[in-house]
Amino acid sequence: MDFIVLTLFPELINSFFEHGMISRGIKKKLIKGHCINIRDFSCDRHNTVDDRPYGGGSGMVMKLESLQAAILHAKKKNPESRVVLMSPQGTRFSQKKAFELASRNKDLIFVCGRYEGIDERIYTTLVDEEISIGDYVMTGGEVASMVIIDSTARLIPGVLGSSESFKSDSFIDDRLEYAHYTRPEEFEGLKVPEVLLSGNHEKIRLWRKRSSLQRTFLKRPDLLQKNTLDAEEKKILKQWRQELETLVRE
Ligand code: 4H7
Repeated sequence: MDFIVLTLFPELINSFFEHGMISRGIKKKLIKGHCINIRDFSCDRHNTVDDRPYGGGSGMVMKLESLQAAILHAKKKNPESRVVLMSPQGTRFSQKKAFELASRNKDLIFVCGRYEGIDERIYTTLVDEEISIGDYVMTGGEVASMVIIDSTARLIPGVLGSSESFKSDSFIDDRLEYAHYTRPEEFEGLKVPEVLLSGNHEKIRLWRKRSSLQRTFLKRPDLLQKNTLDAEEKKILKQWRQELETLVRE
């Protein structure tokens, strides 16, 4: 799967492609990361990519000509690629959407806007889909495109090593991840839960399920509303309630 980013700041994106699991996935040839500088496709000798807004007002607007040329160039390699525009008006990105993009296995071209925005006519034929990473405004689409590439690429088989599987990730079953601990056993008086040192795999599995459920209950109760509890979770919650009641009585 190819990830192509059209941007005015290629260094920003290239350094992202050169680090961590994403760079490993690229080296293993499981994914490709590629950057295109929109300015290389400007249509005049001053390398202009923006212009003053019709109707007046402050700021500049990204011109269509250079964007169109950059998109057509990116599509040459694979005309089937999906063109995604990162914008605050897009549909909200989520873990579910990341799975969708990863399983569709279509090459993705990300268009990153700068300045006050992009000429509205970008929507007519140039983009297939508009995505937002959340309800806030940024100075450009680059960070948003990296968020999407990061969370999508790690779902492609082999990008994470077999030991670093994503099966226990937050949100997969609308649950937050369980708590993690490593050495030392005691840090400034804070101890690692006994059960994790016990070597009893079934007890550890149950403790992790309980940790995940408690965290979700305390930090993201909205996730529990969406999804029904399984039998084991009901049992865990009942037990937790009993423990809390004992505490209150004491
Ligand atoms: C496209 C159109 C994405 C891209 C407009 C991008 C937030 C998100 C941008 C704009 C983004 C997100 C230009 C609108 C600058 C705001 C001040 C780049 N911001 N901008 N204006 N939530 N900005 O995913």
